[in-house]
Amino acid sequence: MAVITVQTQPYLDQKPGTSGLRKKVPHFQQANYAENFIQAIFDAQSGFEGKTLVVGGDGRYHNRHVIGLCIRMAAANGVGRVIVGKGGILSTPAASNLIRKSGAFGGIILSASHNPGGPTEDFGIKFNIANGGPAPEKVTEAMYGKTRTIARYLIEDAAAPDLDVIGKAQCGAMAVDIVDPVLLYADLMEELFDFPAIRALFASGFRMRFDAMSAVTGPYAHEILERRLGAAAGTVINGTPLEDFGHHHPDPNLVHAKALYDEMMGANAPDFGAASDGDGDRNLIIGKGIFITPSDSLAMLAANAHLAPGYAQGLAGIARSMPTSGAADRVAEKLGIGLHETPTGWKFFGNLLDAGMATICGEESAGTGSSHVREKDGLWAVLLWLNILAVRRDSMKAIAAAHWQTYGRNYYARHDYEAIDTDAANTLMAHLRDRMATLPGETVHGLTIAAADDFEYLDPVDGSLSKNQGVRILFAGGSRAVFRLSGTGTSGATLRVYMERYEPASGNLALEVADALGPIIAAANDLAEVAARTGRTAPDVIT
Ligand code: VG1
Ligand code: CO
Repeated sequence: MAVITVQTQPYLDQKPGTSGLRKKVPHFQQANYAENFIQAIFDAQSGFEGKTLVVGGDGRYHNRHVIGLCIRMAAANGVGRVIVGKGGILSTPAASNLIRKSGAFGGIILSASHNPGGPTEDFGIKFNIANGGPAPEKVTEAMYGKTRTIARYLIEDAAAPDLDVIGKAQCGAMAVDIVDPVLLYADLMEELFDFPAIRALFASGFRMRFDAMSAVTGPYAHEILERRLGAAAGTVINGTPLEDFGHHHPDPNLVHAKALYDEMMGANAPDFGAASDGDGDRNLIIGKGIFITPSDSLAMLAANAHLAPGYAQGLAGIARSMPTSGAADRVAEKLGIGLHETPTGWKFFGNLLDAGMATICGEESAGTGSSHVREKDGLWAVLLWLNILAVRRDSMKAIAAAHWQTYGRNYYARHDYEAIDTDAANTLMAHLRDRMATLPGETVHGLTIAAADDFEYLDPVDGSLSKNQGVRILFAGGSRAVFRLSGTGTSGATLRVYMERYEPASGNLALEVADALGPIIAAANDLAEVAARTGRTAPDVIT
């Protein structure tokens, strides 16, 4: 076997976004496009020769081809061993766990997460470091730098092994371990949660629906929910991963998981409903007759986590992304633990988790997780909810009502304007930034602006500074609107507008969200001139 050196030219658009490099499949199919990026990952690391690398993806179109490239290029670059999930499948949290358990120097995860899949849809490549978490900005910047000057890549002149056979194989001199993608992950869940209590809950007639959205979580959910926990067969729907997610958009929100929502709001609804995204790191939580916003779910999980064996010792702290509502802040305050506010993207939680400053983390985009891995984890959140329900034996509605009566309620919504003109989106943000200094004191739709800024994050562990992480407009009384552009989209720009209003426990806890936020929505639209600048009169998605 021989290592081949292939001459190549740089592509100048390989800057990783919020979570890796994401482009349309045909873009990735350009000559050497994926190869360049994979080589840049190796070129930006050092000291990995002879060590272990984890490789896996969410099973979307183009997954197998790029996994073959990763294996052959890892061999050529001197990696000692690749661990890969059978069929090239690994959910993002399972990959994170495998990296940690195997002592790997890192992992390559192939996914575009909640974005659609298929020959003309999205693909993505992400590098995770030895702690199991997404590479921090200094590493992604180094990778990006390498992509801009790359002149050659290395590839083993041997086929990658058959990924469908579990066991030991070779690629050149490098060992390849093809493993069951579910086993280790399911065992980890069994360590964290009280499986006998959850089994007893299901045995008592508790009913659940889990929509795997034809994405990677299906095999995990079948094994854990139906086999290990005894949920009725058929609890998991859309449980077979498909390359195009059955033509759906594997984003667990009220638009793309509408069938689940309708079932949960209908007559004879199950007690508990949940869904996960393309790569298994997000979770949608819906109780019988009640949608729990991801921000509220984070707060409720943190407040009740001690009911699960893995968290019985209490939490070291809570971390949330800046646009996530402040509901978790009130829980942290009551528990007397730290609350950390980070920029959007899981990579910012890694240092806090490693330093023992946070145990539970979350984002408003349906991401929740803990120190058990270094990624957000959809099924983990579902199982923590089940563990809490198994102990409390209350309905979701009752648990939410009691939570709000204790902490007050953060009414919250996010409006997404998708695939808008990139220049228009950039100008909208620039205009907001220009106005920031003069906004305080102005009154819009009856709301007085108390402060406006562009969020910056100084990492308390490594001292790195991340600027321009979203424009915040804070109104007198504690309400706010936040504006930022997505870093995961692949066509045009996506504007996200996040709106929040806090209602104390003594206030009205039963408003419709749209009514509660009415003036804030109107003020946000006016301040950013959303309609005039984007040409849109309504958001594409409201979550
Ligand atoms: C979005 C979410 C962010 C999340 C990221 C990756 O990023 O807002 O909270 O961490 O997706 O999630 P952006 O830049 O588009 O707003 V996943 O499940 O797509 O890896
Ligand atoms: Co995801």
